[in-house]
Amino acid sequence: MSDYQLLCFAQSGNAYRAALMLNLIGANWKAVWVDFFGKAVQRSAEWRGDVNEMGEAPVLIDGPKKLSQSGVILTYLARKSGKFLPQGEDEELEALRWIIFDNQKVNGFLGPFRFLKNFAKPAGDPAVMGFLKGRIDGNLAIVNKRLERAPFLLGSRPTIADISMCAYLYYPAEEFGFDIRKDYPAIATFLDRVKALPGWAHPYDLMPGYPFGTQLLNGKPTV
Ligand SMILES: N[C@@H](CCC(=O)N[C@@H](CS)C(=O)NCC(=O)O)C(=O)O
Repeated sequence: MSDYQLLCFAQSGNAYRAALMLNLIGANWKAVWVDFFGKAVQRSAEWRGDVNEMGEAPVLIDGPKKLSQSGVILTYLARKSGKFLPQGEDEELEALRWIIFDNQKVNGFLGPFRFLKNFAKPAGDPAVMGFLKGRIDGNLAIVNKRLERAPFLLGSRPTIADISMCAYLYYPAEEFGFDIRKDYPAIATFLDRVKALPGWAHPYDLMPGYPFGTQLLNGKPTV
């Protein structure tokens, strides 16, 4: 029996933050597939009533606790495990600052951009895509500049702020139509550093639902 269940799906970088954290801390956890694209269960009255009133994935289940918002899940798991935990008030606030910036302006734009390009029908309007791409470029440049100064967002040690930032950054360049690693070299080295941590795995190897339209995880059914 797993200690944690994570309601998630392979295409979700928001959920990847939580899945990656669970793997990096060596937790005993199970991924439970959310039929996001087919039945859109996250929009159902049942989901909003019983699982997450905000109508979103990921959701972490730990016994009677149901937690949503990846930033909250990361904080909870860091406090419980003592790993990737910001130390002291200044670091805590600094981590929160980057997690909020990431949620709103980095992966907060990358996620919808990739959704509109790959999954939405009809695909995103060119004017909308252009707007999002402009914001993405401006904000990735800010992150790149920060990572030119230190190996991780808060300095020499990886914290939950870094795990949050990874959300959509390992998905294939073709899914964006631009190559983040090529355009932002300090982000590329950062991604290599996180990838070298024990327990790292690619989103498509951690969460069910890849290939698109299946419930498979690494070629095997999960339900
Ligand atoms: N800030 C949230 C974002 C979560 C989020 O937007 N999740 C998407 C899936 S990737 C979702 O559930 N969207 C609801 C919908 O489109 O119906 C987090 O980091 O957990």
